Amino acid sequence: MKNLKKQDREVYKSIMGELKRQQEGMELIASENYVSEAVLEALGSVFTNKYSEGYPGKRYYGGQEYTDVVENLAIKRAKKLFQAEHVNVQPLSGAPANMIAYMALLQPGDTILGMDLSHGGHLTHGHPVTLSAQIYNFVRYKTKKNGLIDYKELEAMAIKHKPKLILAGFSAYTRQLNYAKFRSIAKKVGAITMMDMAHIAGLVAGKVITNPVPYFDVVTTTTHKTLRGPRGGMILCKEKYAQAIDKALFPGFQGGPHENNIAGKAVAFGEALKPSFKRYAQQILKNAKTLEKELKKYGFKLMFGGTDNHMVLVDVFGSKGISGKEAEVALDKVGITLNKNMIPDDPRKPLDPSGVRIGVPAITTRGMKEKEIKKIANWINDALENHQDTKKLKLIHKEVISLCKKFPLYK
Ligand code: DSN
Repeated sequence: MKNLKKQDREVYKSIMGELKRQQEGMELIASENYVSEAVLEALGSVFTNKYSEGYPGKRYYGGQEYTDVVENLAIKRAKKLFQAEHVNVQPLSGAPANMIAYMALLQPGDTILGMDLSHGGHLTHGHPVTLSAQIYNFVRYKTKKNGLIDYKELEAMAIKHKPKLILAGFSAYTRQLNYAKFRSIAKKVGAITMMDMAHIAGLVAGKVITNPVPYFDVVTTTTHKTLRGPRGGMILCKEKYAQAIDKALFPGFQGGPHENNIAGKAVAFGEALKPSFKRYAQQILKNAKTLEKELKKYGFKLMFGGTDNHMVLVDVFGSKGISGKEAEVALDKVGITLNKNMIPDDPRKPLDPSGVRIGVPAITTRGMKEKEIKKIANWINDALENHQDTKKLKLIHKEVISLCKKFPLYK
């Protein structure tokens, strides 16, 4: 970054600060990851200068010889990764991807049956504060005491509310979904099926979780979580919905796509097609299982009974009498970053809920395995049980930094 360093010290220093924070911190936010140097290079490329409204071969401006090449590459690789009939790689991120899918498939006022937020769903799946909740009528299904989705209730709600769309997917749910069940319930009531696989896309690409794409009419995702690509979104769908999705994206919702970002997606999808990515996905599952077991040993209560994916949702208030917010702050002090999170039917408030969500994709990218996970679980327990002991927290922080340095990032 020699030019930036010379020209703009303030921005340069903030980037260097962030780099150091990432290098020395234990990143346990379930939705974060580290892209490769190759993806970073594509993101910082001259494609950022180019307008390219439209799609390969059908653009509104000239000079598209190379944008078409890179966008076609991203599409081809994504199709291969997820066995998709049609792919749109232009969504700027997950929230716009979901909005675009709703626009393509529904009319204002139509009913969507989606997962309750406190049971693991996502803001863009109809939380009252969102624009989509003002446009569409959302009804919400929940999980049962054993942690699985209550498919009987889902079916009864589908029959009662006659949704035009049934939505699967989550941001804080740890169990495998029964895709066939979603499909059969939707068929019974004539609904379209959509899944938001943002959290698990990398596990699907690595073939350690069943691919939802063959089961659902439309699948949305982000590209920067377990999939380990640049910050962005993507929509995969059956050919039947291809035109509606493409039109809803442009001119319906977005303007010029970010081709530097699409170049980064193409690189990341190329990486995800390699055998090493499968090994990465396998290790994520092993690490998450180890975290589940270790935290249980320390007396933590895990929501949904445990995990089948890359994260756990822990009731820290119920387990240790410390709120999710207090836990997040205490762990920040020892260099462990995670987020407070609601637990199903949380009696506490969203900004100070009962739980924390812990994910392993980022630390798995750094090469950490079961041995390191055991240490991390020990630190989490120690920090939460002694969250008012400044000396103790400082000591843990030193150990965290020292472990992170053994797994260097961007050497
Ligand atoms: N922010 C992402 C997450 O943490 O799940 C998606 O909202």
